[in-house]
Amino acid sequence: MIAPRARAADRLLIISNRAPYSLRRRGHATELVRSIGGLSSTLDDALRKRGGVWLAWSGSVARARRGRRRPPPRSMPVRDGGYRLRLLTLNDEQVAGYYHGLSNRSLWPLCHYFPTRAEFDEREWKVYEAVNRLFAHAASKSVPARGITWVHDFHLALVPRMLRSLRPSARIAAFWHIPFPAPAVLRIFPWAREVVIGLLGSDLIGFHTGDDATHFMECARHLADADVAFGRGEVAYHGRVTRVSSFPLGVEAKEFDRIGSDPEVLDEVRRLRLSLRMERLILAVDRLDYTKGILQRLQAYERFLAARPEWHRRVCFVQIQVPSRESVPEYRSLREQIDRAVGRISGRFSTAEWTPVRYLCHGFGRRDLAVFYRAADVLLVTPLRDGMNLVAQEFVATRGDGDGVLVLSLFAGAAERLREALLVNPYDQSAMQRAIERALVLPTVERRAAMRTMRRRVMTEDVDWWLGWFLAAAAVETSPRRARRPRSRAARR
Ligand code: GDG
Repeated sequence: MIAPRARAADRLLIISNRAPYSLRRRGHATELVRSIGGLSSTLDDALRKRGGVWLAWSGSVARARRGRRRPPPRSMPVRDGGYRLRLLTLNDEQVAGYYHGLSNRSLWPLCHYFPTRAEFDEREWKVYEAVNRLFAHAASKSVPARGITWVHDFHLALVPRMLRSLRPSARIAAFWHIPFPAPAVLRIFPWAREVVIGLLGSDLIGFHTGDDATHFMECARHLADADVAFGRGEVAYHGRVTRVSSFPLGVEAKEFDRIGSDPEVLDEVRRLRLSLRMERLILAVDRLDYTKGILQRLQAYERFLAARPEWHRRVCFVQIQVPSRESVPEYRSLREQIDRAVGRISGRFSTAEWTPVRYLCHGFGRRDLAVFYRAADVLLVTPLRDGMNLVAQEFVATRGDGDGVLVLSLFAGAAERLREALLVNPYDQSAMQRAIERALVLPTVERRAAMRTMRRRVMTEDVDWWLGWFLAAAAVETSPRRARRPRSRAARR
């Protein structure tokens, strides 16, 4: 076990909505099942090395009963892990208000620039506050004396400030995984100021892009009247200074590179291409969400097929769509619209020998995903808005052959670091159609040059690099700076 040898200053407390493990019953015993891959397994590894605690919602839902005492968080050691997992149980009212309501129906659409999809309900806000308080209280018992407390994402925006009031000397960092909107958009949220000052309880706040960090600082100035030094990335509020910066997240690049060059995987790639019998394979991989622009992408592909009959029987578009939030009516209706669009394209263009679109509506293991990444000629990553988008970087990491074209939305955070991709505005159907056409005929020299540059960045700036960078920044002491006296209300108007 490595943890006991770790220095106290290295210890971590991670706080997130979901845990890297889920609980599974086995007879009378409960066992922990690790979720595979992604950021949570990287953070899990970091905790294994450093020791500490991960606090999260267990994911299970208890029935709310009046007057019943809330069960304390379940605390259990992670086997061979050297750290403890503390899991909060939430009841159905809390899950409905905090998770499905305020997080998924208010903050998610608003932060992705869909204000008309956002719903605001004061009762849900109160539940969100109460659940954030629950997290803060539970966290206050596990704050490492000299290590870092790291709060993740928009579900827990109020935790840094709440925790600060309970543990004033804690070193608190936050990372915001989705876009942070400009003040003109955030102020639509009736409790925008509370979100901003909630986050300002942190010593450091990280975002995926420079734009997100700037938007946060603008919101701090306009909505919380904080004193902001944009150049230094510092926000002074009520006598404390919070550092704000972008830390673009990377992927497990070495792992994708390794899987992508595995001879058995390459055999599967050959078999897949043979079975599709196509000259060109276009791929897209998304979680089902309106932010991912799946419907708009299908419409653009349909335009392309209608305008370019010379490509018929030569191209196949594979859309992998991982189900998500299936209990939400809006997501079910989106799914139906996508189903209809796929049906329409198939009905309109298919022949006895040719299927222009293949629609795979379930999750795949990482290895199977790598087979698709490696087999594709073109990957379409065209979200209407995305914090970062890891799929684009995973594709690049898998392409050890140095080939493949990435068509990337201007509105994905990944566009800041993958500038050599074919960048496109996903709202512009003609531009999307042109991007598909261009991607299919891009000369080999151009394809390889773009992939080479993108690979250099993705392979070096991977998720471990990101983790080390963020934690080193979080460990730096923030110099105290007196905040400017708030302007009077009259002056603000
Ligand atoms: C949020 C933000 C931000 C996909 N299909 C399968 C599968 N995946 C994995 C991918 C990738 C992950 O899921 C998706 O990550 P994204 O970044 O694309 O999107 P979100 O889920 O919306 O994530 C986003 C991210 O947080 C991190 O901060 O980049 O902007 O919205 O890793 O590989 N994994 C498996 N089977 C699948 O079928 N195993």
